Amino acid sequence: MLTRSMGTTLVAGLVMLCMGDQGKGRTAQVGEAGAAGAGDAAAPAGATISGKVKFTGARPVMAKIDMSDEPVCKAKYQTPPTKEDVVVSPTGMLANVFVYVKAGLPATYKAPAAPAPVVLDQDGCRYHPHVFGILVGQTMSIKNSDGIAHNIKAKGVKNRPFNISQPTTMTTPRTFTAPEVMVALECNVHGWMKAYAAVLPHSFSAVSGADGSFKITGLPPGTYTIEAWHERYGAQTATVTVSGAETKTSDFTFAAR
Ligand SMILES: [Cu+2]
Repeated sequence: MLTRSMGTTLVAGLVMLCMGDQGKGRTAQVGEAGAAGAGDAAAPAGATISGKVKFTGARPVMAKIDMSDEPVCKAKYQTPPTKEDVVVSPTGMLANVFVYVKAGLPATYKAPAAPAPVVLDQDGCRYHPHVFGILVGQTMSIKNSDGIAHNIKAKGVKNRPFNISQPTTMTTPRTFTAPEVMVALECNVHGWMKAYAAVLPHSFSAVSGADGSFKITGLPPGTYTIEAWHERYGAQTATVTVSGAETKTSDFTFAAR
């Protein structure tokens, strides 16, 4: 029994090791969807808009990030990490697209009160998640898991910009006061570190995962303008009408340029 138990532990450990930074990316995707849908989990009733984001054309090659100056971060990867501007799956699906309800909610709609904080983790000198939704007034817990100095700059326009230093392992809460898609976040110490916060007055949003899929749940009946935003390829919109508990599909395609 002891041997089997140890063996299981070892296998689990190896799996985690093998997942490396790739695994972390996938975890971030799950976190993104969860964060983006903060408040939805307890309210599955309503309609769903889901879809896939496709990418066509020549896929840009993402540059490797040289983390030699930060051995703590470098040691967290088995293969050199790359920039995250464009993440396309082997089957041509585009990740990190923020899809949200831009217009159409009933005037009576009220956002869920006091949802759990969104955690923005600095781990391996990258932000996790890379793109996420957050409600106006919802706490963003900025976490430094690396234990080395990071500096977080939020380049809000409708929201007051901030610039904070985190010299060691720590967590700092911040909130946003106005809807804004997107507030760019960056680290002044590590030029490659970038994240995007979509500040919304509602939680009807999602981030496309590694397979390009997204799902917005719990929608009241209505006709919605859905916007899909990508950091390099800009935004597209679609109009979708839903009622009851139905699911409608809305796919998006971004082309190389
Ligand atoms: Cu940094």
